[in-house]
Amino acid sequence: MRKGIALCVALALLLALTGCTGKQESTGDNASIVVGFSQLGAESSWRIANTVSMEQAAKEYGFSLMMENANQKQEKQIDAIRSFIAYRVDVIVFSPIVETGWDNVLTEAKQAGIPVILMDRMIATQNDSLYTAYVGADFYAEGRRAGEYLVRKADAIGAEHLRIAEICGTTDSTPMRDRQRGFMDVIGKDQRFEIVDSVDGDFLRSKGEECMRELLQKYGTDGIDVIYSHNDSMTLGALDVLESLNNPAAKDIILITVDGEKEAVEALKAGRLNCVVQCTPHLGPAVMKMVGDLKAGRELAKVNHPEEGYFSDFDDLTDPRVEGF
Ligand code: GYE
Repeated sequence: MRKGIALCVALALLLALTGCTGKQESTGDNASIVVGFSQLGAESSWRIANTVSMEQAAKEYGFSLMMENANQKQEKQIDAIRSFIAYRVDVIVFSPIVETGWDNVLTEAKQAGIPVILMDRMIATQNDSLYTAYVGADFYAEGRRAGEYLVRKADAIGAEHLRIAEICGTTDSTPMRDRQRGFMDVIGKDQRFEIVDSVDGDFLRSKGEECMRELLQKYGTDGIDVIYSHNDSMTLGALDVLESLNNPAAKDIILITVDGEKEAVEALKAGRLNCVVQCTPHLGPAVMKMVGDLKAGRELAKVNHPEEGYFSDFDDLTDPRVEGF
């Protein structure tokens, strides 16, 4: 039954995405619309797919895209936003690396009359008028899905005590905070679960490897039953380390990951991972539609989340809808 639900949600996601990519004729008018886009980095396959989605969607809509990549540095994002203001772009889109520290530069954008769309991650501010709209995943719901999977798994295997190590994404980023909060809200009060450690893997594959080595040094394969990792890149790094051990106890560790890139979904199908919570990087079409709506004077919903679900070892993984990006 639940398997059905997970797959239905995934299907809804696919439909929503293919629906969104419906072509828009590019017109001379659109070509004069300049979108300044500050991408935060290239830390993961998710991010790379997200950049491609933005570029393709801008092309489909015929907008001119001015993109700056900040290589994971907040100062660079602030500089990029300032340069977009100086250039007087029509709309600023950006994916904030962390939640705080944006009020000054966004006030400058507001004073210049340039609307701001937050894409992917959120900011923490007392002043919601500093951005026009947000489009990105409901990370809290993703964290809850990871927790719900684990409860289900514990029930299925009759576990009495599971020790969890958490490999976290970039400290103070929205996905890190909310994936943790959602997960804890589901498992936190259940006596069967114990978080033995939470380590910072910065959403990077190389750091995922490092974290896994450190965790093994501290707890050994026998001291960890579950790894909850906030993205696939870190999970795949951790998996490389676990699989290099050639130790059957390492194979028993339950691995839960978030994103849904192809390599992770393939690993799930091969029985090397247990659960993949989806997070779509294909936000470009929704962003560009918003840019078009803004220019046409239409109101935007303040918060926009895509439909998402999860795949796990409870699903029929031969179903063609079980697919990564
Ligand atoms: O999960 C991770 C990326 O903000 C949703 O950032 C995004 C996250 C994604 O580096 O892979």
